[in-house]
Amino acid sequence: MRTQVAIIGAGPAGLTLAHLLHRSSIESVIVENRSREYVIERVRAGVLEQATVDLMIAAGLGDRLQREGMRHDGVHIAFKGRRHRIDFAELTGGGAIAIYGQNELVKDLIEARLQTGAPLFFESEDVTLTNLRDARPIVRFIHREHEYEVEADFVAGCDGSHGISRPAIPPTELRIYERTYPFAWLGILAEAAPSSHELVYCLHERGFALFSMRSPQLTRLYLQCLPDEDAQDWSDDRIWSELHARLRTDDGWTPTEGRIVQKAVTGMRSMVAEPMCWQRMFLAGDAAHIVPPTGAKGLNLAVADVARLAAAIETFYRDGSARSLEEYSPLALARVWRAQRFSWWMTSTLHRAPDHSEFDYRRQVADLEYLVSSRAAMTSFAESYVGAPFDFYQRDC
Ligand code: RFL
Ligand code: PHB
Repeated sequence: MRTQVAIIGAGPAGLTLAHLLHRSSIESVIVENRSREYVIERVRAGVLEQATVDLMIAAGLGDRLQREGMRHDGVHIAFKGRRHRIDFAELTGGGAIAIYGQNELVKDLIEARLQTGAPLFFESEDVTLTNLRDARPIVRFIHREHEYEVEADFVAGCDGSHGISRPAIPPTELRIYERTYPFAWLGILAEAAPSSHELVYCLHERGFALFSMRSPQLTRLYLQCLPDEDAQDWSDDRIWSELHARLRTDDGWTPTEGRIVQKAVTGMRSMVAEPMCWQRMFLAGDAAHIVPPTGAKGLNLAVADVARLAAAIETFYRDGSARSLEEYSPLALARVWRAQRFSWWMTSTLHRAPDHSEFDYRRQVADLEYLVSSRAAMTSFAESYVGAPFDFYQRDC
């Protein structure tokens, strides 16, 4: 098989890239090692930046997102028994975020891909990359007992943090920057109407807690826990009592309880691989960088990467110029490091670390008191949370 771009991974990065390339009449083949059901059912992100929403609408994928996505003009920061609202719309001149499950977005992207009839191989086994140094890199895999060989002009490594693309780059050509946090999140999905219209991020002496949602019937909640904890050790009663202990505010607000339909523990780390390309392969999304979920940036960075990459590949085929491909890594990394800074700040300000003393807690509270009392600090927070526009992707895609 011959194609222009071989895409490894059908997560948000790979599927969005394929869609944008298709709209520019550039062929691609997507190779995914999991099943369609697994990819769709994985409960992960929920917050889309304004630029992500705008891109999806411009790319013709906005129908259900605009109908079912929940626009939020602000967010609450809670500490010492009080909730403080940060008004994105007012502080950033109309900026907002949307709550739309990553699995819903992935569902829309898969539908769009299938409608084009272009190749998307789920449940591919033994995926390997060769000839990355040559003008014609090759992807081999087995699908339904048939061996496939895809020869491409470029490979897009969109296969997440445990994929094969990043390790295919010689270690001498790559620098990895990493930080692991000494805590994790226990995430749950509950069949309960959200008791707040907007998200609540909470610093408590017992640890971090986050109130979020997926729909008018589904509440999404997170609790800071230890990295090696088993979600099954948390009974439903224990989860609700810990959520109320951390989230309940002096005015009586607390999450509404409901049947817990999903529970999982997620570790927290930061990672950046530099550069985000090697020879004819480009890395995008979690394959190139991981952020702790506190800033809600992972999915948005994945979409920002592939929007830039799609534009660079299109320029290459249109003008024959490799310049925008050369600029992909440095320009994408500039956004990545800004998101890393914000995610690290959110994480370290809102979580209690095992080596934290009373001094650290007082310092965290002072940081948050400054945030919610200074218009300058709130504006900076709002700008980072809502995210910068994808200014490089201006053409009507
Ligand atoms: P993905 O989604 O991991 O997709 C990679 C795909 O590649 C496949 N794959 C392979 N395919 C072929 N061959 C191989 N050898 C392969 N190895 C792997 C995988 O099966 C998979 O389908 O990466 P992508 O596309 O870069 O997308 C990144 C996002 O998924 C991730 O950053 C976000 O989920 C992070 N995240 C959040 N991001 C946000 O922007 N806002 C949020 O509110 C938010 N909340 C979260 C999150 C992540 C969380 N967890 C579980 C880590 C909340 C949580 C709890
Ligand atoms: C979510 O709704 O899953 C969510 C929201 C905000 C975050 C992380 C996850 O920072």
